Amino acid sequence: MTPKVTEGYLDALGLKFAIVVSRFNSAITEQLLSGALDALTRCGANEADVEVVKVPGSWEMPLTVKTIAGQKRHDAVIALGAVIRGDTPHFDYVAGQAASGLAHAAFETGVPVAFGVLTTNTVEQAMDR
Ligand code: INI
Repeated sequence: MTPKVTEGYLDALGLKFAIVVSRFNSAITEQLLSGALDALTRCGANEADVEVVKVPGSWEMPLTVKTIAGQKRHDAVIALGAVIRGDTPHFDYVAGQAASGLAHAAFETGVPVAFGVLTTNTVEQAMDR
């Protein structure tokens, strides 16, 4: 049997992207941003079609991403952040809300949202990722 297969392909030529990146843990998120820009370049995206928006932390991402996605100016939004577990429950609130908020932003707007928010126990784990 040879069923019809539907899958994407790595061609970003002509597509528009917004990258929403957190300033919190910027030593990590700036590397994530470099990696995302490099990946988009390798996939053929044009510099003029990529917009970078910086937010204070991952907590602020869902509203910003939903607002940008709702403008329907981009084919996809890429959310980049790093939430690192500390000694308080803060991690769980920030990581949980970032994950569910970004999923909701995609569902509500119909615009794909890439989840590039690391959630790790240590800085070392985040660096490894
Ligand atoms: N924001 C992050 O992106 N990562 C974290 O690890 C983090 N921690 O651990 O506190 C974090 N907190 C800030 C938060 O996202 C908001 O910016 C802040 O609470 C102000 O609203």
